[in-house]
Amino acid sequence: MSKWIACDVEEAFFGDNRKLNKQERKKLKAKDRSKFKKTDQDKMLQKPVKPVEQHLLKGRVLSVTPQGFQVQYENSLITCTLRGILKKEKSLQKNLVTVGDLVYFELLDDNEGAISHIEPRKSVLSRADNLSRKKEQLIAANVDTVFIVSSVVFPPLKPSLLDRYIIAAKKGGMQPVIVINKIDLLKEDTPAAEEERSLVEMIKASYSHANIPVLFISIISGEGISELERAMENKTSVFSGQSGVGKTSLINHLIGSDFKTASPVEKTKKGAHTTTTTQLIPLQHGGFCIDTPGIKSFGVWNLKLDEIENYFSEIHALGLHCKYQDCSHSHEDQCAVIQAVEQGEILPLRYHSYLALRESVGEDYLRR
Ligand SMILES: Nc1nc2c(ncn2[C@@H]2O[C@H](COP(=O)(O)OP(=O)(O)OP(=O)(O)O)[C@@H](O)[C@H]2O)c(=O)[nH]1
Ligand SMILES: [Mg+2]
Ligand SMILES: [Zn+2]
Repeated sequence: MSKWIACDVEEAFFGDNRKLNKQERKKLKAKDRSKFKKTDQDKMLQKPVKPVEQHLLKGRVLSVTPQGFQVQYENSLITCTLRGILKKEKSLQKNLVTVGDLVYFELLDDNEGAISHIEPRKSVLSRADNLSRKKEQLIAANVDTVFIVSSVVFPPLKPSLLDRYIIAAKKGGMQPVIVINKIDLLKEDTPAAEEERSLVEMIKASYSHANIPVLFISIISGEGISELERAMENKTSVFSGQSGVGKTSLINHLIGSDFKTASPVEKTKKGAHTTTTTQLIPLQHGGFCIDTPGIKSFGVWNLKLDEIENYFSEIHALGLHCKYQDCSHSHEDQCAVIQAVEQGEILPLRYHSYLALRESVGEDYLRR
C-alpha cells in the first residue's frame, strides 16, 4: 500500500466500460507516454524521483471521470492522466488511483496534467471487484470514517451488509459508523414498519455490544442530524451503502448542496442508482465528505478465514474460553461462543453474520 504506483491510462480510466467514445479513448491513449518512453520508464523504476526535484505539484483527487482524474490544486481543478512509469508487472488492483489520493503531477497545459506519483495512503476503503473477485477495487483513500448507510422500509434494512462494511473499514484503517436513515418511516402503521422496528432494536443492541456506533437519522424529522455533523467535523468521511438509502440526500441536507437524488417516484423502485461517480466534496468548516454510487453487494477484499474472528470483538473475547484453541465456534463441543449465543449474551444477528462470512470465504477458497 505504501509503494509508489502508476498504471496504464486506459485501464484506469475506463475499466470495463467499453461504451466510451472511441475518439476520446484515442486522444487519451496518445497522451500516455509510457508506451513510447521505455528508457525513461526503466530509469524511474530503478530510482523514484523526488517530487520536489521535478517541480511536480501536489493535489488531491476529487473524482475519476471518463475524461481523467479531476485533481484539486489550490483553487483550480486539473484534469490529469497517469504516467505509466511505475507500472507493476501484474497488478491485483483494478484501479490504482482513487478518490482522496494525494498525487504529484506535472502541469502540461492550463488545466491538464500528468500524475507520476501517489503519496502513500493513510487508509483505503476497497472491495473485492464485483465481477472477478480476484481484483481489489479501491473506493476511496485517506478516509477517517466510513458511514455505513442503511435505511428502513424503503429499501429495507439488510443486516448482512453491515459486517462486511465494518470489516472493510477496520481492515483499511478507518472507523466504521452505522447510519440508519429514514427512521421517520418507522412510525408508519404498516406490517413492514412493524418488522423493521424490531430489526432496528436488534441492530441497536447487537452493535452497541460490539462497540460500533449506530446513528439513527431522518432528514424529514431532523433526528440525529447534529450527531452526524459532529461525527464529520474536520474529518474525511465516506458515505457508502445500497442505492436509495439516502446518501446523497443526507449530504445535500448537511452541506446545502444540490446533487441529484432519486425522485419520489423512483424511491420505491429497487436500485435507482442515481449517483454514478464517487466524488470528494470539500467541507466549508474543514474536512471532506465522499458520496459514492449505491452498491448491490459488497465483498471484503482479501479476507482470510482465520482473520474473521478478530473483527467480531465479542465473539473473539468469549472464544478464549472454548475447549479447543482453534475452535471455529460453528459446531464444536464445549464452545463458549455457542453457549453464549444460547444464553443470549451474543446476539444472533452477529453470530449468524459471522457464520455466513466464514461460509462465503470458505467457498471462495474452494473455487480458487
Ligand atoms: N422518508 C425519508 N425519505 C428519505 C430520507 N432521506 C432520503 N430520502 C429519500 O430517499 C430517496 C433516495 O435518496 P438518494 O439520496 O438518492 O439515495 P442514495 O443513497 O444517494 O442512492 P444512490 O445514489 O442510487 O446510491 C429519495 O427519494 C429521498 O427523498 C429520510 O430521512 N426520510
Ligand atoms: Mg446518491
Ligand atoms: Zn468456540
